[in-house]
Amino acid sequence: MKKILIANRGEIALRVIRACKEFGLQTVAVYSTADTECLHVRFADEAVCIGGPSPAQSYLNIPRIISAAEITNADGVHPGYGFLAENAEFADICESHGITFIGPSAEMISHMGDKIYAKNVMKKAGCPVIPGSEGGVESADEATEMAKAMGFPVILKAAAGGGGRGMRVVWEESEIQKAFSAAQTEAEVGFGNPTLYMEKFFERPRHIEVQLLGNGKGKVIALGERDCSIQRKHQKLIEESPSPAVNPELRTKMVNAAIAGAEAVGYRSAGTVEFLLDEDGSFYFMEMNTRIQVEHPVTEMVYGVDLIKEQIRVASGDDIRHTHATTEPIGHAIECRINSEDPFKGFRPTPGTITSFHAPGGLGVRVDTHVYAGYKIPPFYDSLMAKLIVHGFDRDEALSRMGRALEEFIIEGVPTTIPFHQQVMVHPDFVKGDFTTHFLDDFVFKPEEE
Ligand code: MV4
Repeated sequence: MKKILIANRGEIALRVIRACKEFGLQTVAVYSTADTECLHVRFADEAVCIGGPSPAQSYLNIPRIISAAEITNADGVHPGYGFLAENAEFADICESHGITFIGPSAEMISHMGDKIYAKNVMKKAGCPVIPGSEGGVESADEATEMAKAMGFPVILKAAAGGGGRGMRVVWEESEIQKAFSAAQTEAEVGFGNPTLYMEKFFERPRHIEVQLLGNGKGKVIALGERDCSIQRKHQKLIEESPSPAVNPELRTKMVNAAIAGAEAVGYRSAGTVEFLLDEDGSFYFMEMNTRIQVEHPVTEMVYGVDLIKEQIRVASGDDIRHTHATTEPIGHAIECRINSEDPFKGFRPTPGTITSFHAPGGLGVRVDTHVYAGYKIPPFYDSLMAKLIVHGFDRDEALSRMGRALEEFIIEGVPTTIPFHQQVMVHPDFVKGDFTTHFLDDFVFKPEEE
């Protein structure tokens, strides 16, 4: 590959451009008419406007993106996360136009996009999976019988879903008919596939994910885990590596289970295996993500790996540079997502113009952002403005460093999630590492002092 088109925007587009530059690769940005002032447009070697502000007109517009690659002679496409990153058709169209899709094969994307298939292959490979239906659940009556056998509570999920949409928790038999039809409709409307499956519902789990890198020739390595339990309405807000709940013994077990599953399918590129970790230390496969994730930097910090560069290496047919990766992380890393949202008003999105901007710095501080003073945040995309990542000798140092960096961070003009993060960093349970996916349900958010 010589020239890579980045089919994305915002901080991840910039992140990919940086990796390309270090490899001496040419870069092509694509952008919507709402993104002319975005930094990814300025930092790429070339930029092509591909359409109007709505994602459907631009960042999801496959013909426009392929045309942009063809007129610029790009021979690779990096999809980032979101948009077309897990669109098998897009991966397939890139390949049939002689453009390398920097990610797994189209077939792998569509296989893992079927959550029932994914659970079955993982199980066959010896990885523990969340107990539940073998395949799909055909009717509300079948769901009722199954739930009674399994024991309540249960959760119904869309086979083509993921990330929290098309799910229904069912606490007792009387609710199941309604929950089934609601979930089925949501699955059909949201994903074009009404198939549902059932799982035992874990009430207070942790969300732990293992980072994988596969060379596509049968070798898969793992770069430990991330704890992504601190989320709100299925939007992660804080991630860290290693997880405070995972000791070296548990890490070895989780990593080996994830590798076994990914090696069984000959996985290529970066991927993530999501586990639920129960209070008793048992872990269960939930789903696999076939993309680079927002929170990948915390892994990069503790394993000393550039995951985007590794994706590019593997896509070029080279081997992973870190085949000798150790299972043990070095130090501790935490990421806070700085969103243009008002945490005092239910995290309402707050597009607008950033009037002043100063990013924190110093030892162990990394800021991945596409914004700057004078930048106008458009209302059409997600509200992620910046990722603040810190690395420390241990978790204590990472926490105090994050506190210090949040204090240094100046963003004026729009409300941000910075004050929220400042309160979490000193919350006694968070400091102890004692939290589950329900941490924010119980979190009492103090109004800011005038
Ligand atoms: C679960 C679960 C408990 N048990 N599955 C959330 C995101 C999506 N990837 C799957 N999710 C969950 N799956 C089983 N078997 C808990 C969650 C979950 C959740 C579910 C309902 C409401 C809020 C939630 C918050 C975090 C995780």
